[in-house]
Amino acid sequence: METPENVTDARMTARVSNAEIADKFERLADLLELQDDNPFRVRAYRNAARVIEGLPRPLAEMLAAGEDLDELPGIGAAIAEKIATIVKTGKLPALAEAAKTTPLVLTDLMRIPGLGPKRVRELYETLDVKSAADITRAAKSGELAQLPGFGEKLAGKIADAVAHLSPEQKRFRLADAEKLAAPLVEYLKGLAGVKRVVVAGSLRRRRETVGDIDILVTAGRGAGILDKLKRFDGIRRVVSSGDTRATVIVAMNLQVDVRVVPEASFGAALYYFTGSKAHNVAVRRIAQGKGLKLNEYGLYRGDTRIAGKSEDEVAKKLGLAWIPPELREDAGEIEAAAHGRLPELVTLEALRGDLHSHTTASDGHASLREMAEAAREQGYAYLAVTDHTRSTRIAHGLDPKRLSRQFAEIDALNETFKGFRLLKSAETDILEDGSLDLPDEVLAEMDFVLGTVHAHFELPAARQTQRLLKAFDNPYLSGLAHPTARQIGEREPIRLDFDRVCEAAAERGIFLEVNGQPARLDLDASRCRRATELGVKLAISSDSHSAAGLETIRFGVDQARRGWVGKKDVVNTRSLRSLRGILRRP
Ligand code: DGT
Ligand code: CA
Ligand code: CA
Repeated sequence: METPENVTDARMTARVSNAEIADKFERLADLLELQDDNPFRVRAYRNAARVIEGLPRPLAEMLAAGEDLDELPGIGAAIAEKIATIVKTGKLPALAEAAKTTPLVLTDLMRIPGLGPKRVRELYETLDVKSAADITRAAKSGELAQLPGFGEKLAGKIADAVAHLSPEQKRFRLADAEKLAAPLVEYLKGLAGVKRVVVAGSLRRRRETVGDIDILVTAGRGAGILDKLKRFDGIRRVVSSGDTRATVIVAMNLQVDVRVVPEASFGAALYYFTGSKAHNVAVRRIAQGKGLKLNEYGLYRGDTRIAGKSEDEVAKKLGLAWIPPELREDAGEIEAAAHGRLPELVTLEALRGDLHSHTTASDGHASLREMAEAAREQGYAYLAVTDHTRSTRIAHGLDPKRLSRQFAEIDALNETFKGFRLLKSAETDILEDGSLDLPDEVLAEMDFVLGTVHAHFELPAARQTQRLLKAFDNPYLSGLAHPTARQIGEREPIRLDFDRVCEAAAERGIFLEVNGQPARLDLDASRCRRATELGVKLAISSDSHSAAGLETIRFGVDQARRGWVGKKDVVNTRSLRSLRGILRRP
């Protein structure tokens, strides 16, 4: 029988995200590998996780449409069945089983970069290491380095990671937080009596990492939202729950604060809970200066509420223009809003193309043609194909011969397009001495050359800076991809005299990239701001490895906006013609 109750159930479970499913398989693979299980099985789960992550559509939706999952590459009947179970129940029994027989500390250790299941097992079995503190000790005593296959360098890296990882490790990458919050937001939106569901906090400000999720809800009287919230099956634990607010834990241990606010206070509440705290404090001071009081319920003169319905209303009454959430960090935005000098920030819609993407020729998952089709669907006028070059062997980097074959293919494909162009390029390794990985005559065949650092991350600042400046001296180099090479939570930015690099880039008309890969976001927001202050042009790119991956460009837009970047600062807001005019060529 279909009661309203089980209709809701169906809807709730239909919303297990692909990220969550992939995570379960990944963790299962880790645990099995830790237990020295059959390597084929381990690899199968890992493969499945990767395939699932790259899928353009939710598996739940595909199942609901009756599609056969075992037709997907890497997904056999057994795994398809497990996916169906996850979608139905939110659980993977094999994972719970494997977790039962693994000491918890070991799963934590596996989250340290450089420490996969194999090495954790080694640590556990030979050094009896059970915690992060044990690792620090083993590193200090030299035992860590002496383990077979470890060595000084890896031991140092691990100790380093343990030391500076702990505070940041509890934060989630923006893209992960967004995916994890989405099912709950959708569930809330579907509840009877709900009017608005809006995300606030650092997620709304699009900070590169998010500590917890803040959600505001407005609803009709007696809608009992928080009681219904507790019934959502994506919730692992209820931490607290009152009349107007609840704190719950969802997948991957992410905390979500939900607040129910009256419609009349919605704007003030949204303003307050969007933060940042520093921004709020500064705005409250402005209110005080005008003899007003600002809190999450509204803006008050004495006991009378004079604004609160919308953020705009609150801002106006304070003599401020509405400030985009990405700027609310008390970094000059309030001043600017008071004087009508807020920047016109770049938007996703303003982008006309993408200058960084990969195909199956190197480590991408889609063909040239598939990437081109996806880019056209996105409404782009151009897409640069920037496969890796030969030095990046793990990504099957291309040598001159394979590159020239690719260029011929691009030429042929371009013949078939109208109003769209694939651009010939390559993500060209900048070698340790600053020379490029390809001879000039090959670079000369490209529409533009994208340079990048893929190795020798540890050079001291002076040498690293020299290396880049030397690369800039190559007249073919026109852009620098993920300029600091950092990976959030995993690899620190390379050490650089950043201003020096920016000045050189500005002088030579070399653009710096804002890479939208969720783990990279490189340049970060503050470097975006500094670079544009120094006159550097930026390119916002997806660095996509699949057709669906083109959409990650929006995370680059977020960080550029946080860095006060305007449309005019971004080269790929230009038409192809105008872009060609400014891309550096000898
Ligand atoms: P997070 O969660 O660490 O990534 O960062 P936020 O900014 O989301 O911080 P959170 O979740 O602690 O609080 C959400 C917003 O609520 C915050 O941005 C500003 C506001 N807020 C929280 N506590 C305070 C406070 O003590 N004073 C003021 N003025 N605002 C606060
Ligand atoms: Ca938060
Ligand atoms: Ca919070």
